[in-house]
Amino acid sequence: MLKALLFDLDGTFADTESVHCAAFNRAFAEEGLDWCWTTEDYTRLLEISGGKERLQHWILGREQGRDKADVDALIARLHRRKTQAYTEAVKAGQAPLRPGVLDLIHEAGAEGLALGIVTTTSAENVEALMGRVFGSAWRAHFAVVEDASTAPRKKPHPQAYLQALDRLGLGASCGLAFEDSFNGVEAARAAGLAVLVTPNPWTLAHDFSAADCVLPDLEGLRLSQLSHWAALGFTRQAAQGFVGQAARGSTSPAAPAGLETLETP
Ligand code: XBP
Ligand code: MG
Repeated sequence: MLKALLFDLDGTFADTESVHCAAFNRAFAEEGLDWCWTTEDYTRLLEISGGKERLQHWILGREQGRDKADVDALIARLHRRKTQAYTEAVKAGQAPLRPGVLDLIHEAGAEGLALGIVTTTSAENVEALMGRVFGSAWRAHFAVVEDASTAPRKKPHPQAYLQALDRLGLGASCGLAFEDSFNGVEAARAAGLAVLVTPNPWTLAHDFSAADCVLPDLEGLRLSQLSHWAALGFTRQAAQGFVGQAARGSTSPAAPAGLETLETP
């Protein structure tokens, strides 16, 4: 029986990745650096979980031999600036929710399912986005929230998902994870969860062969369909019904190009 829906934030709940990328570039400019991550750069860097880890990978790729303490201090400074720029932009409404997410959350909440946020981003970033969407009492909508402060081992490590299930007191077969990236799918699957993926333009090229279902977005997806799917053991065959429906009916302007014909892996 389906008892919990666990949502990844960045790229799944909302289209935040362009905002993250712009915030990194603002941090570089404020620091007086001439670095500027292009869409191509950031698409590649997104394969690394976590903003600090992305910075480290970028800096070490350029400045080998630089003193470690110096690099660590630069990463900390850049990430602070980036978080400031990101939260400002999100609070100003620059990270739109992905289609269908809010309807599904409202329906699941009304039906008494537990809702969870399972992300690798910082608590500050979660607060900015969720506060913008649900207001200052946003936490009351969610039975569990895992972020970089509670689960420091970032996806693809399953720590955040395992902790979420543990806090909810539920087995993995009672939950469904929503993800947008390869690392997210790996983390959820390693925790034993079924995963529904809604790729976005930043993650279109990822390998989603381990996912249980791939849809362009959640527009029009009803809780009853997910509950039925859960009752059938989240098989790929059982997902074909709503995959077909989405292929026929999705009119979402945010549906990533190239996914109009949907496939289960
Ligand atoms: C994955 C991300 C995050 C952000 C960066 O998060 O894309 O790493 O890009 O955030 P999610 P930080 O698990 O929600 O998809 O700079 O705070 O690390
Ligand atoms: Mg994500």
